[in-house]
Amino acid sequence: MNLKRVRVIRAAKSPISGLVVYWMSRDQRAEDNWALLHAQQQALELGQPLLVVFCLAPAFLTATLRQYGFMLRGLAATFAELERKNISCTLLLGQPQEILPAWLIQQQAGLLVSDFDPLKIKRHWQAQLLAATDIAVHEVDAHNVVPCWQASPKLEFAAYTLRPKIKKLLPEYLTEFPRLEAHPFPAANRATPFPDVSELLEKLQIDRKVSEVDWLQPGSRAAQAQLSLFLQHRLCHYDTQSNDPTQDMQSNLSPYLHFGQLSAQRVVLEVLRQDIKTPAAESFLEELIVRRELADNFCFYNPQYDTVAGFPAWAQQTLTEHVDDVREYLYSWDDFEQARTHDPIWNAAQQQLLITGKMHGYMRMYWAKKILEWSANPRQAMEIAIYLNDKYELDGRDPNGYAGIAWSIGGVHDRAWGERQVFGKIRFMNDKGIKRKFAIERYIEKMKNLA
Ligand code: FAD
Ligand code: FO1
Repeated sequence: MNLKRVRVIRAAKSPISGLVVYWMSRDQRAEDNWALLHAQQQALELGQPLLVVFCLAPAFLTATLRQYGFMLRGLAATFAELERKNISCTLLLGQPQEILPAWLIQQQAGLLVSDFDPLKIKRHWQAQLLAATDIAVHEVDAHNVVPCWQASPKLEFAAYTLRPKIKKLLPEYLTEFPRLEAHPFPAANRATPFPDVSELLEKLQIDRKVSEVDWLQPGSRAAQAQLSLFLQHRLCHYDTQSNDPTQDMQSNLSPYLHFGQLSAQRVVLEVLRQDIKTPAAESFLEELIVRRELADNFCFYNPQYDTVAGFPAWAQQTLTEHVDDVREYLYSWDDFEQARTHDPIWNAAQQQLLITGKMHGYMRMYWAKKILEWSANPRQAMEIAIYLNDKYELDGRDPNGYAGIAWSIGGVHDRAWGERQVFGKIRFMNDKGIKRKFAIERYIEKMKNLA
């Protein structure tokens, strides 16, 4: 595999002796996983067993029963797939920095491979692990087609500045994946079987009132099925209908991509195999490659990705100039959370979020922009939007979300528009625009029936 996907975070002081561990976190799949493939490559060269470990944090940002259920049911299937390949898997319950160092020492691990994640919480986990051990550590970007640090060494201004850099590197990185081979060196002690998911969920400190969803099955196998459905029936309409909330023409892949149960690179390869260069495929790949990798670039190079301080200077300035504008409507957290505003379109979008755990992509822009318009100030708007997004979205707690919310409220990756009340020069959206574009009454009706 292309070793430019690997960053040596800490080199080995002496020749590595001891087994190789892949600390699985962002990319929770057996196939099409560059971090796992690199770990296996190293273990084969060293003639060592290969272990996979997942640290189950009792709480993770504002994740609830909904997201932990989806994640753990998918992870159970991934563990079973790996065990069948003689790769021993262990699930540790607790904060990684507290439980992982001792476990690595007990296993006499010689090399730790981790998957790349730009979120602050993950960089904090990695820093703490480095401080508590002296093991060699390699980090692999298994999430992006073009590794984040290879695509660009700096914070990109917008999609148009990152796009050419990615396009140039795609031929080098958009390759097929080798199949995961059975590992020839078995681990000494066979790992314990994956614990019962319901019992595991009982041990977490999470909000259980946000129920799991049943319209989307978790796991890599279900992800592949969803991808096939999309390729057969929806991809061809993507450029003309995916923005229409009354249609169901998005891929529905984001929960699988977020938990790494499906590789974005696999999706790209399947799209290109089936549908070369139609406008529909082009517009889908623009979102899947450029927009998604732009979000990782934003979170990796801008640690303030979840606050007003992370907005571009022009946006901070214009929002400050309008912070005292009279708000025609002002809603509390609870009004927003319970979908109790004057606007039936916004309420329908919030209903979709509460009930299905996946708001339509177009509505997310409108939804976040109205939170800016109906909150006391941009700081509160960011807090409310992130809180609701990360509590209810299956695909929440993701760089795409922080970038999407910062785009909507703070003009990140966007330009200045005509100045107006409250928004200043931040791009404006209103119900008149939506009513002109879509038969939005149908969307409202659909969400009422959901409830
Ligand atoms: P499709 O339209 O089928 O797109 C396929 C894939 O392309 C997506 O899964 C995603 O990986 C990528 N993609 C599509 N649109 C975007 C985008 N605007 N930015 C980055 N990547 C994109 N996405 C999340 O994954 N998690 C979130 O929490 C999230 N919150 C958002 C909040 C706001 C306010 C906004 C404006 C956007 C947010 N997005 C988020 C981006 C986008 O709305 C979702 O990725 C998309 O709706 C997911 O559904 P899908 O996979 O069916 O999308
Ligand atoms: N990653 C982990 O390594 N351990 C966890 O317990 C964990 C919980 C979790 C819950 C919800 C969620 O959306 C993500 C979660 N993640 C966890 C991280 C996830 O794997 C992704 O790495 C990031 O959320 C996306 O960058």
